[in-house]
Amino acid sequence: MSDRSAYPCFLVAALLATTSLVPDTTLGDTDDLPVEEAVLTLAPQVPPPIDRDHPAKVIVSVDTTEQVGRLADGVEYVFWTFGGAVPGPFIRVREGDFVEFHLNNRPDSKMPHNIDLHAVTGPGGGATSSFTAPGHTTQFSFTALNPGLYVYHCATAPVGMHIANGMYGLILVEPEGGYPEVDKEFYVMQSEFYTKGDFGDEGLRPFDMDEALDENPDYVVFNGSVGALQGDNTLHAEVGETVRLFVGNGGPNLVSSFHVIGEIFDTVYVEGGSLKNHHVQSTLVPAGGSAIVEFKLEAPGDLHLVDHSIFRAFNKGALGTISVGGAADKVVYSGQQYEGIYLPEGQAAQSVDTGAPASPTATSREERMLFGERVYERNCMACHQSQGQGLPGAFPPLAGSDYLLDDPDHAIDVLLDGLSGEITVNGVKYNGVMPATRLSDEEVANVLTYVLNSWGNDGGVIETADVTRHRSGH
Ligand code: HEC
Ligand SMILES: [Cu+2]
Repeated sequence: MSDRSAYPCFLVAALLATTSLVPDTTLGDTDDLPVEEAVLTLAPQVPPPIDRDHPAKVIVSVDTTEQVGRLADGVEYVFWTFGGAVPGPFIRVREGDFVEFHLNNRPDSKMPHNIDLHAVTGPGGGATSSFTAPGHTTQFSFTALNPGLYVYHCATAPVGMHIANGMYGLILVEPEGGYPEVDKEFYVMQSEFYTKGDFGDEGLRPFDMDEALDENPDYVVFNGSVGALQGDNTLHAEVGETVRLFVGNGGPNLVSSFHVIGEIFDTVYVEGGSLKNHHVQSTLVPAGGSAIVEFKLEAPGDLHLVDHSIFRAFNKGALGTISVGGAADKVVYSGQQYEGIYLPEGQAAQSVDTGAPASPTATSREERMLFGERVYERNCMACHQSQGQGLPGAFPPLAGSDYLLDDPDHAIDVLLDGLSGEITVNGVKYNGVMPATRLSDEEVANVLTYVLNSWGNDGGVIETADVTRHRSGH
């Protein structure tokens, strides 16, 4: 944005009004503008491009809510939202538009909320004018002076908590000439969730302030939940089409290394501004920042959206899919052309290497205990806990368990087949599901020997041959 004199006089008047603290009277000048209601969409949808060649007065009205929703399969969370969704609605205006913003806090809210739009030039980005108690509504207006893709978020204290609970979204201020035409536009916003418990722990999970302070989230997701862009929610496009992603990062803490596996961004509007970079593999999206990425689809198949801080993608949820239909061009991408045995020179035969080191074979009871402890830590501890004490109401104890110690052989079947249905351990009923383990016979023998001789248990040795016998008995 270079030439301010190109702006209509209402703008100059509005600027003067703010600097000289004159009340809103000069806003009357905007009465000449055509008035329209903003089209708001929920992710991954984006409102249609703006085809006006002049500014308008655009009215935006958004509710704030506090409601239970799905964070992952079996996991619920009390989300605080704009517009009843995480991320909040996508707002699309044009450079120079005069935006009248209404924030309505639902009567059943417990918290006050406000909004800081990064597209606003003025104190708090609107936050100081939009503090809204439950059951109240507020109004302020601003002129969209700078084009670009901007984050908005709640800025009510404690700010971090309002953002962590889901209060953010994107507002696009189209440059005067608009963006180049593309076939598909999508709204993708990354953010983190900090819950009591770990990733995947079921039930309604409250916010965890300690994890938030440590910047150590259980969930890093696109569009507010694990799987919001996968399965039934997968995005679709065709070979030959051009795609534009409006990518935002609500944080509250992490910076995203946004990447699409199997694509190269032809163009990136760096940080959502006017600087264009080309041929980009991964682009940084700051917390409270954005990027616009564009690419043409040349090959069919599934593209995967990730935060390339990659444990976040495969272990914390930051994964989405664009399914690309159409015909393959084998010159662009061949698919697998050959697979066969590789014989390095001088090697006659090939030993099979599965990649994983074979688990060691115990030669003594001490070794069984040692190896068994390692198996326990990796495969059992998450449920039965470090001292075999279990978790009341969920996982039965292995320490002092009459169920286990009365018939240690039966535990072999529990590990091989899993266990479900009601059982009684030390007089307490449990009705959960223990999944079948995928351990080798040696590992089953080791871990059961470890369990049978730890935490006060005094129960014998399980040999590998015992496990093999049980397995073949199935
Ligand atoms: C995902 C959680 C989970 C994991 C992992 C798990 N268990 Fe269990 N386990 C359970 C549940 C739940 C039950 C009770 C099942 C029921 O109610 O029918 C159970 C029951 C048992 C029992 C019988 C009840 C008792 O307290 O004696 C044994 C023995 C046992 N598990 C051993 C193990 C061992 C050894 C491992 C690791 C190799 C393991 N479990 C891994 C959840 C788990
Ligand atoms: Cu809020």
